[in-house]
Amino acid sequence: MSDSAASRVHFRTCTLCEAMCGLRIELEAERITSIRGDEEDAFSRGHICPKALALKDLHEDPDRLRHPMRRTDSGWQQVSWEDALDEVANRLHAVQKEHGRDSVAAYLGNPNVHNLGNIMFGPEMVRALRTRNRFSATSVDQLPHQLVAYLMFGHQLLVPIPDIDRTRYMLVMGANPLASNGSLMTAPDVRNRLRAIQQRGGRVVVVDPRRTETARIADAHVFIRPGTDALLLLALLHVAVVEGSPRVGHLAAHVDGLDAVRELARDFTPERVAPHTGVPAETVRSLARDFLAAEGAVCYGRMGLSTQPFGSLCQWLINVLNAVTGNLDREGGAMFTLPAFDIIGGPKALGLGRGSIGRWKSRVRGLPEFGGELPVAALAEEILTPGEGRVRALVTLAGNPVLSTPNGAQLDRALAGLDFMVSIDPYLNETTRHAHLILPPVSPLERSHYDIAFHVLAVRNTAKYSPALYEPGPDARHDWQILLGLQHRLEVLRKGRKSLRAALKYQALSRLGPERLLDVGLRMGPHGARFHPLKQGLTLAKLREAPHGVDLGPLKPCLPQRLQTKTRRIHLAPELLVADVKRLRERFLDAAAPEVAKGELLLIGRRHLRDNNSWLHNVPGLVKGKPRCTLMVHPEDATRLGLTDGEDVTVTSRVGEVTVPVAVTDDVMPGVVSLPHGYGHGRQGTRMQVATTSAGASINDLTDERALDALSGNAAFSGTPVRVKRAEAPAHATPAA
Ligand SMILES: Nc1nc2c(c(=O)[nH]1)N[C@H]1C(S)=C(S)[C@@H](COP(=O)(O)OP(=O)(O)OC[C@H]3O[C@@H](n4cnc5c(=O)[nH]c(N)nc54)[C@H](O)[C@@H]3O)O[C@H]1N2
Ligand SMILES: Nc1nc2c(c(=O)[nH]1)N[C@H]1C(S)=C(S)[C@@H](COP(=O)(O)OP(=O)(O)OC[C@H]3O[C@@H](n4cnc5c(=O)[nH]c(N)nc54)[C@H](O)[C@@H]3O)O[C@H]1N2
Ligand code: SF4
Ligand SMILES: [Mo]
Repeated sequence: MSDSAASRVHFRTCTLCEAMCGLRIELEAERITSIRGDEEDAFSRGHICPKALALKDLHEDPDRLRHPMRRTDSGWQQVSWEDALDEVANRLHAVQKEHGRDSVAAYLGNPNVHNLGNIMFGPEMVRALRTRNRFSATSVDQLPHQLVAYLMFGHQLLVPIPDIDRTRYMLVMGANPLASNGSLMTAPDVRNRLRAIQQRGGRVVVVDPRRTETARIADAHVFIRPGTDALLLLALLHVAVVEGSPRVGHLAAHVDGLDAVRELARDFTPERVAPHTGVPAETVRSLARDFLAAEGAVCYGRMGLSTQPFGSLCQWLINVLNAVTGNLDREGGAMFTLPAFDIIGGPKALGLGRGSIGRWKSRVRGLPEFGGELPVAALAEEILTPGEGRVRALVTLAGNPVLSTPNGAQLDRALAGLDFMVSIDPYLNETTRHAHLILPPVSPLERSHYDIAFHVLAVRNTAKYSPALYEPGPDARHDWQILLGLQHRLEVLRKGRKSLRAALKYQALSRLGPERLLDVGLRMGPHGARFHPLKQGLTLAKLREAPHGVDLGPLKPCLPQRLQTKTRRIHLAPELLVADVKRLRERFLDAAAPEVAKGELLLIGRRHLRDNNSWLHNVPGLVKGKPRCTLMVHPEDATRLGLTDGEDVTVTSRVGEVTVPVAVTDDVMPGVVSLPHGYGHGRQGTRMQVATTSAGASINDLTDERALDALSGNAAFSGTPVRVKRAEAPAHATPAA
């Protein structure tokens, strides 16, 4: 074979974060020789980050599981797919038969959203479990965005996206896109997109308790005390609509609740909130002035705003601020996408439900359901608390809740006591080590891809299909095949007999797979061939012919048509949210007690470009260099506590304690400390050789499962009260002989 015959180039979209970067992968004799940004990609135009290279490492990682595994007294044993799937279905069925449907719980983690097959087949498998104990990473992340979108616009995914490429003023609150590459704002190469705002004479302002990578390139950075953003937003609204007057623009005739908003903002003057937020009143006024003056301004808030005790209020007030300044559904403001596969406005069967709230409550704490799920902060207590309806078995799908959810150590203990657990996951990690069986899917390079979710959240309408790079081996299974296999078995067990209908459905779906469903969705979608008899519309075949993707143009104003509320109107002041302002007043304006107890510091998180939640720490290229799991402490606090840079400190919260090295830096506010999440790989019984050597400690051994955004049940990670002191013995001291 000649050299050229043995080499090839493959184009695909990276599935690791939300940015959807196009990759150009070169292979020599089927081995990857380079991964670069695809300059011709219709969306990302050549941008990538260092994590893209990890796709090769993940594929080749000797620790990545390649066969189903069963835990036995003498260790893990390989089992066949048939045996594994039969055993899982039988055991789940047996638990439910004895203890009721809700005795089985499911947890779905973040990578599901980055996986075409899981989006298509995951929900059906979970439905086949027929349990109300459904949990996911949504409730440690974007739940407030979804709740607010549901209440204001009528659909949980009708989330306004910052029009970063046309805005002239971007107010970034609690997001660090230079590390995260953007979230609920799919925008590859955020750095240059932010620079472009500045180059066209606009401004970028960051509000964050830490001077982040994003803050460093912004025109201004404003420190804020963790958990107080709702106050700042109300003060901005006060200036905009109480001192000034609302300018709702083309939406004026379609908006309800404007007066209620003005009434709410009345008391929250910049002067009154300043002592709580730490943001001087003049700063608030100048922020508001610039925001109002800009031709196209947008406020954008992410994780730092969602995962705090007033997460839903924050996301609501952001939408309100954008709306009352005329920036909602306007170029340069906050806009909505029109994706080729439309899970919002498309056919019901291919869509995602609009949302729902409070249809049931969690058994122990009475936390509300949203969109068919309960807050994951309640999972451990549902396992540990005896009584009717206790969770006794668990299915995890692409999740690592021991490291990702508040008070992970408690969940860790809870999982150890389950009657049965199964994990669909490529790794034996902190969570899956508790499983009785692990069912590992193919590697990310062995599957095809289309971003059903992130095209909905992108700053431009594009569409791209990525074929698989490698054919999976005969003994490998896709996630969707595992899910479908389980679903089918569960349905047969429930009926108590094999029916021809069930068998035919199973066979048909197995043959269809995610691709055919994708094709139907594309054809039925707003850019689809169904609406273009002259064959100009999209089909999967068309996307296959466009390896760099297809550009469908910039976002366009689409309200009120795209609204999903029954009245086709925007609810600016939904009752649930208005009522929650009382809680905010009580916590701050009317509070008698000091907001922070003496000696306590407020803990926040942090992301690094080379991390991806908990699961890329087994990639050598991404963990090399200085240890990153350090506690940032302001010099004033360090001096007061007698801490020297680099030494080990013990950090204690209501729920736990960790020991980590300290990094003294004025990048954090006085009174605030910061630790990244996703570490804590020192636990016994995992199989991640590299991660174990740079183990770090888990921030979620400190975060509190009782600290929630009371309205949504979302975890309130930001502002966990902690005490910090010098560690008595170094973290890795060997015991004295
Ligand atoms: N304190 C604190 N906690 C946080 C956060 C924070 O900022 N601070 N961030 C939160 C956020 S935003 C999120 S999204 C969550 C994430 O929470 P999780 O999703 O629970 O955690 P991950 O670390 O993303 O773990 C992903 C798991 O999926 C597996 N996996 C990867 N790819 C695939 C695949 O294709 N198929 C299958 N079956 N499995 C796969 C990995 O091996 C890993 O076990 O963490 C949250 N936790
Ligand atoms: N490299 C990398 N990229 C990622 C991930 C990753 O783990 N690593 N995870 C992916 C996932 S799942 C998600 S959801 C996104 C998240 O994307 P982002 O939300 O952009 O990510 P974070 O870096 O967590 O940004 C949150 C910011 O909020 C600040 N903050 C904390 N508390 C408060 C507060 O009370 N008020 C204000 N104003 N700010 C506060 C923090 O200091 C931090 O800078 O990133 C995605 N991309
Ligand atoms: S920014 Fe995200 S999508 Fe782009 S290469 Fe990095 S990890 Fe992949
Ligand atoms: Mo996330």
